[in-house]
Amino acid sequence: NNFNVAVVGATGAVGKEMLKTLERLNFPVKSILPLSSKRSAGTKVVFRGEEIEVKEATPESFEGIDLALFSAGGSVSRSLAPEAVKRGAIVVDNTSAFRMDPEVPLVVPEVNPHHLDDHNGIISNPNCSTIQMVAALEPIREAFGLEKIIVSTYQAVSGAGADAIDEMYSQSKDVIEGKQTEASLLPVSGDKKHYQIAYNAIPQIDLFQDNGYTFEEMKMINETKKITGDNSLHVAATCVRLPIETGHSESVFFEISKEGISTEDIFSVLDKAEGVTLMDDPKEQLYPMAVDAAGKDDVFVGRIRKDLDNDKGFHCWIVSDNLLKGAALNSVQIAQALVKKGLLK
Ligand code: 11C
Repeated sequence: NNFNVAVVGATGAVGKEMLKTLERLNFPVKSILPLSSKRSAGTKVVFRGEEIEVKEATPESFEGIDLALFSAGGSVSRSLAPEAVKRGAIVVDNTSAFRMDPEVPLVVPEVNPHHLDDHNGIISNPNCSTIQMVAALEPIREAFGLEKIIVSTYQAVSGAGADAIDEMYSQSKDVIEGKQTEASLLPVSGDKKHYQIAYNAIPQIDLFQDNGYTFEEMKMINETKKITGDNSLHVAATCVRLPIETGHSESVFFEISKEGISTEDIFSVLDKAEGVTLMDDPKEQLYPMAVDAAGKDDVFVGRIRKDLDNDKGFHCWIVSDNLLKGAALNSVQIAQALVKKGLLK
């Protein structure tokens, strides 16, 4: 079967990757409909070598659409995803709009594809920093049980969109030329203050919540529990933005349930894990880095070592392309899983 597919937010950093990924993974597309806000409508995108005009997304856009991939911000998803579902489409939504809705599955296909069986039209794609962490830790959780995760992230600016990438480069140029830098976007568009990202590390991604954590940190905490289905899992996160274009890195401490497990045991589980590449050889200075992960599909794991005081504790370093596995690729993989399960017909 071939499908009529709409991509909402087709001109954005993730939307563009969605189009490329549908093409690259040879997803069975009968027709493609790139949609955007009024502002970007009329621009052109390329799909399978053909230039296609981007149309403004309206409720009527979804007539005859089988699958709609959304990545145009939470408010667009909240208003238009239900309209798409009403017209018979299945929505894969890459925003935080519906992620914690108990009626909406939150899916990483390597981890919880069975959650798709209960969908009601909308499936949420998790946050990028959550996806790469659960993809790497799930095989370990399955093999040895998992009690606790403490993660610090080193996140790329492309997670904040194409304008944030531009801001980083123009500030970098200003710093090199000895000029005053201007910040108008990061850490969070619309927040009270903006800080220079060039040559800096900003310990704020998304808005602060009343509990002192940022929304990005709470996404990692809540989404991890929902995806694994384990509400008793202890999760704490500190999310930091770095001047890297693409590729999120994470320093993760995890505590397993089983005693007497060695680093080699962890290696052998990850070596067989789907979508995970082990890159770990200190003698050869082999470990994952953002510049190498950018443009690749896998989640890369390295620097695995046992905690020196806690027999069940381990440390590792997890890196992945936030626009691919963290967003566009995972969304298309969800669509592939729906086809495989006969849920998208
Ligand atoms: C960032 N993780 O790196 C964010 C971007 O909820 O899908 C993804 C936001 C989301 O800034």
